[in-house]
Amino acid sequence: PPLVADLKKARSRGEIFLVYQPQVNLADEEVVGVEALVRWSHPIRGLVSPNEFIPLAEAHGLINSLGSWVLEEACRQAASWDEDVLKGVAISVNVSPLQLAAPGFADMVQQIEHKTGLATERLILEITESSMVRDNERGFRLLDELRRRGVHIAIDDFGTGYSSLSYLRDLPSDYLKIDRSFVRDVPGKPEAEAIARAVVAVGKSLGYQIVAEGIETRQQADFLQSIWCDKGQGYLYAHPMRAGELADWARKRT
Ligand code: G
Ligand code: G
Ligand code: MN
Ligand code: NA
Repeated sequence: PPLVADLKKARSRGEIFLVYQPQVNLADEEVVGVEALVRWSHPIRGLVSPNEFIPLAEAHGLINSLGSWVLEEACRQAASWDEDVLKGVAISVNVSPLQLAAPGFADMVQQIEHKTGLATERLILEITESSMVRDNERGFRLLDELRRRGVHIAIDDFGTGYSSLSYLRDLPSDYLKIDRSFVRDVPGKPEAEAIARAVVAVGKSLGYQIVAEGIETRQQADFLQSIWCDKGQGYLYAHPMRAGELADWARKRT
C-alpha cells in the first residue's frame, strides 16, 4: 500500500513521536534550548525519516494537522520540564512553509501556548530560508505579527538557499542557524572558515543571534566559539533523544 495511507493513520496509532536535541551556549556550554524533531516509527518499515514523510504530508494535505500536533506536543513537553538544566529553556519547532501559509496560523500558535501554559518567549519557530521567498509581503507580516506576540523566529539551514543581504536585513527574525554543511569543514578548509566567519559577522551586525548546527567535534566547537558564534547544536553535545532520555541526560549534567 502507498506510504501515505499509513501516514494518515500513523498519528492515531501512536507511531508519531518527538525527539529533542539540546542547544548550548558555545561560551560556557550551558543548555539554552532544545529542538524538537518529529519521528515516525512505521510498523513494517521501521523509522521513516522526516525528509521522506514531511514532503508526503505536505503533498497530501496532512501537514497542518501533523504540524499542529508537533507544536502542541513540544510546547506541552517544554512546559513540563522541571530538571534544573531544562527549566525555562527555549523550545525550537520546525514549521513547514505550508503551515505558515495556512490562514489563522498565528492564532493557532497562540491557542497552543495558552492550552499548554508555555511562556511565549520560550518558543522559537524554525523556518527555512526558502519558505520566505522575496517580496513575500504576507509572509513578512506574519513573522512580524508572531514576533509582536513574543514568539521568536529562526532561519534554519541558513546558507543553502538564495538569501540576499537585503532579505536578511528586512526579515523579521531573531536567529540564523548556519547549515551543517558549512560546519562540517571547519576548521581547516579556508573557504568553509571564510563562510562561517562571514555569516557570523554579517548576521550579528544585523542583530541576529547565530546558531551552528551539526557540531560533531571539539575542534569545530572551539573554532566556532573563536569567531563569536553564539550557540551550537550537534552530536558533540547530544543526539536527539526521547523526552525521558533527555531528562536523564540533563540530570547527569548538573
Ligand atoms: O531530524 P532529522 O535530521 O532526521 O530531520 C530531517 C529533516 O526533517 C530536517 O530538515 C528537519 O528540519 C525536518 N524536520 C524534523 N522535524 C520536523 C517537524 O516537526 N516539522 C517539519 N516541518 N520538519 C521537520
Ligand atoms: O534541518 P534541521 O536543522 O531542522 O535538521 C536537524 C537534523 O540534523 C536532525 O534530524 C538531526 O538528527 C540532525 N543532526 C543533529 N545534529 C547533527 C550532527 O551533529 N551531525 C549530523 N550529521 N546531523 C545532525
Ligand atoms: Mn531545524
Ligand atoms: Na538545519
